[in-house]
Amino acid sequence: MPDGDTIAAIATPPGIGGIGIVRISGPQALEIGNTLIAGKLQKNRVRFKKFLDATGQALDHGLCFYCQAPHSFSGEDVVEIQGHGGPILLDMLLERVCELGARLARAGEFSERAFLNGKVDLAQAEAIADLIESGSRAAAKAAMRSLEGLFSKQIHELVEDIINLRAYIEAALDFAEEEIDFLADGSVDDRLKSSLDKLQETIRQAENGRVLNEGLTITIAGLPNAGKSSLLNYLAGYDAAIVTDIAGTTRDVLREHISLNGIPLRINDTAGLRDSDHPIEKEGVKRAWQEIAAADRVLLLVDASIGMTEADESIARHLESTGYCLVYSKSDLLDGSSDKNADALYISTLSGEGMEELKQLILGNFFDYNQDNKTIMARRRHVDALIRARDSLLQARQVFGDTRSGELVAEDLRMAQQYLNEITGEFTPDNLLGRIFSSFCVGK
Ligand SMILES: Nc1nc2c(ncn2[C@@H]2O[C@H](COP(=O)(O)OP(=O)(O)O)[C@@H](O)[C@H]2O)c(=O)[nH]1
Ligand SMILES: [Mg+2]
Repeated sequence: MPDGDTIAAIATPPGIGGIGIVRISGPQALEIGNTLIAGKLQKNRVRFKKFLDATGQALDHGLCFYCQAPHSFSGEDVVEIQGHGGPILLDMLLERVCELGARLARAGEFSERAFLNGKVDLAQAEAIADLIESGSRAAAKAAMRSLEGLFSKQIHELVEDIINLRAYIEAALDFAEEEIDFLADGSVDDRLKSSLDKLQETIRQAENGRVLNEGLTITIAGLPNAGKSSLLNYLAGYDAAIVTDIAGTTRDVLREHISLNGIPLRINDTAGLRDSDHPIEKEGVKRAWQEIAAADRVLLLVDASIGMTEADESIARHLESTGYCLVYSKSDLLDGSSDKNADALYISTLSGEGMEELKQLILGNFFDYNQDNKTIMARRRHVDALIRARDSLLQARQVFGDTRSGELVAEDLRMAQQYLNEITGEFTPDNLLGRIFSSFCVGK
């Protein structure tokens, strides 16, 4: 048990509603509940009761129930009080509960206790938050898959394979003196390859989940007057940005949130990339480069009526390391005889040409994944850990191929195992736990 104290919070969202719930968790929960109703709660039984203040007057009435440890969400004794859903009323109830010995819960503290008491692992606890906050049906379904333990199961299977392989290698090392070279057959490499394949598939599913969860960040970049702000407005469906034929109109980064095929997109419109002596435009260009560096996808817009200029080429060279999609704008200004770049996409915000293809380009592999019933809800920290684990396995394979050294491979395998365990929380530093749970809302 974390601190042994009893916590309480309003578990329903702020505002007015038919019912509002105060949740109490900890060793004193039952006693507090009993005093509040001047009665005796029995486990797993719902009672209809008055909720009393210190003088015995009713604050409200409603349903009340008790779940006995460890058979509750948090794994502790839990009492839930369902009163009417008014913010003042619920504050009064919560105050009364605290008067009786509970303290206000921190954000995410119920889930944190559930994790510390082994009711859920870390990935599942995070899936609860993601399920509640999911912004689309696909996201909700993916979060539910993770909450049910699908993600954790895959991680456990991967860890299991790695542990078995480590055991095999350790055993082989023990026999080394007897000149039986267990490592000489192909089985170590086969097993590494099979783990890598599984891990790669998990990364794909988790990366889809991460995008469903956090959205894709798209930055529109290019020279002044390329049509960037017009494209933002077209995608947003309204005139978010000022559009003029004066170069250098946009200075601040403009951000719009839209949803494409159920996938949240954050689209950033930026200042045209050119050298400028004007301090405001200069700052705008600096910010544009920052957005480019942080984006999941960069659309480089080139005015088709002008074509690729030396200045566009120079931007493209700067974008080479981050990667970008080349898009020609204002295709309506081209006549049929114009030469087109066969590899690039042509769009027009006036005629709508190329817009469907642009959406496909933006979503890339993610385009179809509403139909993908394997997507698991994941966060950037999960994907990062999976990638580190993959790199360790790749390294293990490489080292084994080069040296046939069991010791070196064993060390890489140990690292891969540790990275995977970070996801489910088996090896997670306390400060990371604090950071994860504090992002949850109160009462969860
Ligand atoms: N014909 C045509 N003109 C466009 C198109 N998109 C933008 N423009 C014009 O190009 C000029 C610059 O557009 P704007 O969106 O402000 O470009 P930005 O500087 O890159 O943000 C404006 O006069 C727009 O009306 C398009 O698809 N077709
Ligand atoms: Mg603009």
